[in-house]
Amino acid sequence: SELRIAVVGAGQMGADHINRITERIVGARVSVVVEPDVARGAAAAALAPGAVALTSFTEALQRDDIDAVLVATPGQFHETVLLPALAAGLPILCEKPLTQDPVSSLRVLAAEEATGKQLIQVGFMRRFDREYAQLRALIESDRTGALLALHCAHRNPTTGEGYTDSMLITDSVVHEIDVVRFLTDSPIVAVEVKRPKRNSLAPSWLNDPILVLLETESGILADVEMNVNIQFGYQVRTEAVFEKGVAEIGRTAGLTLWQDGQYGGAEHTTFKTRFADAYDAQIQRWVTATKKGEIDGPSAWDGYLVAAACEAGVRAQETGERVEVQYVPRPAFYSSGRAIPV
Ligand code: ISE
Repeated sequence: SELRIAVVGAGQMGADHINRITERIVGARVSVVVEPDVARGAAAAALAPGAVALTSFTEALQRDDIDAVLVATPGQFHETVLLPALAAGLPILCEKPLTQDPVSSLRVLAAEEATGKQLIQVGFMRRFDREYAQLRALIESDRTGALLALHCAHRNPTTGEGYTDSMLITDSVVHEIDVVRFLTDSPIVAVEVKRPKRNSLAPSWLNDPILVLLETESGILADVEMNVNIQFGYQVRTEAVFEKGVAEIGRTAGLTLWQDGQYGGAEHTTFKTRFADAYDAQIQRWVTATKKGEIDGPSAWDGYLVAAACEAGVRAQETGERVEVQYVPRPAFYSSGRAIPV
């Protein structure tokens, strides 16, 4: 039978997921949309035949047509949805980040453990991107020797009004923080942030771009160019440096046209298209796993590890110093600390 999903938050990401579940995902449908903005909620619910729009999650939890919850509110509101959803025993796909700081993430872990079952999967969709999976497979193989370093570039065209300096880390570099651990299977132990020359086209309150250095326990160094007002488009690329070669993922794909003394092709302008296939795979696998009472992707523990590294990252950004990441010991409940292979 179909998994009936309540989507909480009908902003950009929530609406995109509602559309995806309705149009492409097999074995699931959106039964409820929770969104405080009435007009936006109604518009989003209209994307999914039979879905009702509500303004309160508490009200939604009283219904009997919800089998699972997809949390797509802004990060600062995740905890207030996660805790009651866990108390109701519902499986959850939580958009990244789990929460914005490690203390609140630990509260979520405690609440999950109290249910006796891992119910949360965190939406680090890059783990479901085909090229990231290929790179991970290469790293795990013997083909190119040991991985030494990663060069990551994460570029967005522009940022909106609500986007603040610390969000360069907690909203954007957050993806590299998860995916570097996914690729290397080693936790991030320290973070450092440097500032190149400021982009004068960025909003006045932002120090954009930044260069971030992530050190893994295994000694791999990942440098991240985080650049959110680069105007031309949306681009996420990684070059991996090995003992016996280099590998690259995230090159602009698609048609290349040579004409009138020029050549080129279209670049993405949003994560919605750049990672569309990854989002589809993530949600399909979550739906399939949820029906078996499992998760199939990053866990709440993975979400906590990222939150802890983000906290160090924000401090590094503020102080200009190398900041070591502090982690609590892994609870036995999260038995395998290994980044789950996808
Ligand atoms: C946004 O929230 C995302 O998750 C995007 O993937 C990222 O590129 C962007 O910088 C974030 O603000």
